Amino acid sequence: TWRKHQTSGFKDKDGFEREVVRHVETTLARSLYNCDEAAAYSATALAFRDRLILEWNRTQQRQTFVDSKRVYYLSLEFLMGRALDNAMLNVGQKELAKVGLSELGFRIEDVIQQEHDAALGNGGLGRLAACFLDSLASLNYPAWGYGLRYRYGIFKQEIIDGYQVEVPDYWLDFNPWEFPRHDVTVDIQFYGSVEKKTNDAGRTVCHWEGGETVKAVAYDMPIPGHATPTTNNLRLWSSKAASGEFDFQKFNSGDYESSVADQQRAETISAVLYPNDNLDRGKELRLKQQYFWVAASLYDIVRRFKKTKRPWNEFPEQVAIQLNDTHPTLAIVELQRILVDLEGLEWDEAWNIVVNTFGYTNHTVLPEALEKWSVPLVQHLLPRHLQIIYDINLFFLQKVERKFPGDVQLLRDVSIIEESQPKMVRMAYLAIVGSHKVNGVAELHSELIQATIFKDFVRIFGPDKFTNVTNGITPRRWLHQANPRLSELIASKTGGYGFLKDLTQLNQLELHVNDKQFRKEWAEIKYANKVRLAKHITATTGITVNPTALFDVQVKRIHEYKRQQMNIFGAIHRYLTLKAMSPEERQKQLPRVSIFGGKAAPGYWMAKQIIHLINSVGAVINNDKDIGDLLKVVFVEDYNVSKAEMIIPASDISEHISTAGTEASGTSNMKFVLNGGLIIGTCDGANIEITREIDEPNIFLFGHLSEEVEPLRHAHRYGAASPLDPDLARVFEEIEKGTFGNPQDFAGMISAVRDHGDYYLVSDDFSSYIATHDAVDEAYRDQEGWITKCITSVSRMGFFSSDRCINEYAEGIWNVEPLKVGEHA
Ligand code: 26Q
Repeated sequence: TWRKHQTSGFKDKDGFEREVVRHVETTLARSLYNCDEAAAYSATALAFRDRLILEWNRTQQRQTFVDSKRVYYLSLEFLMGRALDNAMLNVGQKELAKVGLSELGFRIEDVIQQEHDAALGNGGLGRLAACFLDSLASLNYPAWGYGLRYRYGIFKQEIIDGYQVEVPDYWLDFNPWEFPRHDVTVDIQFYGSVEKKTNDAGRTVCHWEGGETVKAVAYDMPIPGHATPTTNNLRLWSSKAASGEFDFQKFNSGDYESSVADQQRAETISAVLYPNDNLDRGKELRLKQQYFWVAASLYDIVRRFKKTKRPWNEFPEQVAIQLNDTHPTLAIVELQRILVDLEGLEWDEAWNIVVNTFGYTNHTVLPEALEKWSVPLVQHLLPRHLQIIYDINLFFLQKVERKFPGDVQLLRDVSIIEESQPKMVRMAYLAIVGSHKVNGVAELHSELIQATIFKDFVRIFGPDKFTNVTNGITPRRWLHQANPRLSELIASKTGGYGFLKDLTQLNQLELHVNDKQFRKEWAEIKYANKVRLAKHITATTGITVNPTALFDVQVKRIHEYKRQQMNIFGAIHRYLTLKAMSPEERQKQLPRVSIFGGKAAPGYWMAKQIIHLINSVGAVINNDKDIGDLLKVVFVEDYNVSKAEMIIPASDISEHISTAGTEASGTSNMKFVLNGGLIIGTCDGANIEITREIDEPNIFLFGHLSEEVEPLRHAHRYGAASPLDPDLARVFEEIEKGTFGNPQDFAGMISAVRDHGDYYLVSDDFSSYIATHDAVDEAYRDQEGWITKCITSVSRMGFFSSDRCINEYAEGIWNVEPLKVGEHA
């Protein structure tokens, strides 16, 4: 079937070149003589897009014809990154394009770099959704993603005078990967009121009336699978003023401005991605986004189901909907509303369908990230939905009361409505009650949610409703695309590129771990990747870094729980240690480059302080003649998916150092190890499972365990904690002396640790952290031993493919099977 697929690709390089030229001259209306790299990118993207469209249409026809169950992945974030390289590799025609482009006078790398990232996400949760789409298509699952078409993705980060400055990310100027479907629209209602009416059958029905209407317009993006014709669909909704709403009265009476303002207000709904990750701030516009997207998606899904003419009770046999965190939880309420109010089903019958349709994935235990919406706000925006939520809660609490009679405290604790001032809707509880499966994203995380925030629900529903699906990453993007030379070397030792579709085949590498030539090539590739990153660092920051130094990387969203502050305190400690040495002693030290990257939420003051401290420390250390190459501190601006593809393959050691029990999974940890980097980490999230797979000697673990965290916090609160770590005290002293600029700028960071209970246990873990970094130096000095660790680790990473992960969802939660391709084409 793959060979057959080739028929819809380019026949040869000449065929590809003809298409590029045609697009330059016609679609872009340019002459070949003034075709720059940007135009070459556009034409190449359009040429590949044409190929994808054919398979995309066939895939949709095939899936409709077979009429099998479909998966719908609802996510407010899809952090896709660039699409061209991915498309070329997935259809297996990058080599041909490379030759074709070079004959036209372009380097394929430069052409690829022209593309703007599709950055419709914050971090891990959004990137996970993108990896899942890749796996779903690559494994031939009939699946759709549903999201919002933000006009502005996550902001671009600039560093000015050491501070983060946010710049809007307008990414839609030229986007060949999206297809507007102006014929696929849904009118979405907000506000208004509920009227009770009696229908012809004498039954009371609720009518949601009045309010305002906004139109949702579908934009589709093709998602090509790797080495398969399956090309799935990502449908993103864009908001527009509904035709009836455009106020022609005003328009005609000359109040043109305010009629345009109405239009703009409608378009605001899909205007911007909220840039907070792991923090809930109850903004009305965010709730509007959620309902707008959920209602449009459900309308679409229900419309598709109705075409099959099946009875409603077969809905869960045709449809599986996965909720990526609580952001789409209103879908539960909306489906119940559709079935009861619009389709006339009895409550219980409808509810049964709802629960069997939905699955809910939790991505956090942090209390500040658990979504809640105020009852008055929901009442105002979605009056009928609030009633349904109250009814869902009533029936649920009745069930609890029957099972645990008289336990009033339990009823209060598990109620979907929190009896606070104002009352709040607890979205996670609603998601649990309305789903048939709830999963965490790594083993420790899944255990923790069952033992802490959701423990009452485990008692009520039994343990089978709760499960774990450990996250994974797509090896296509995170190995083959990001690190083509390593991928090629691996292919040469494992009998081809089969590992890209069955990552467990990596285990064959272990047979070659002592192969001298192989080890040499392995080391050369890592070095070349470091040289590439070093060049980028010099070009963007002016700092020269030595590519033979140990590259120590921490790139992820800036958050106190991820403890970038501990990393930079550690760098200061290293600096002070080096400064205190004699020149002779100093010469014996191992050179190191400490690389940071990541965005702070614009309103997260402490995270912004951390960025400022990193840059201030770099400014001092990088210019200290005593230190030279021994230590550099670099902050890479605007960390995003494309930067990750360059940075991750260049790492020797990366840091995954969250306070134990706070990072649900982490997924970059998997990416780094897969690219032949080792990691230093706490016993948290997926680090634990990575350790189990690759074995203790290949990972640098440190710090307190998750079960020790509460007692330590308790000790801090009651003045029973150990005194501040002396090395850390010395670091604070140096900051307070003004060595790194105005100490006032960093006072908050210091006092959080020293005076306010050290919630993230930076002091408690500091000595263990420093000692482990010394162990990293020791290990790195033994280059042969280091390479052995790297190769061994990569060979044992098969478990962390998102293909494994998607197969677990398919079997354990969705009950769907891959569609055999090639039979109905
Ligand atoms: C909620 C309400 C209002 C506004 C924003 C939000 C919001 C937005 C994004 C809350 C959370 C997020 C993102 C969370 C996230 O990225 N979590 C990460 O998910 C990864 C994939 O499972 C895990 O690997 C990480 O451990 C987890 O932090």
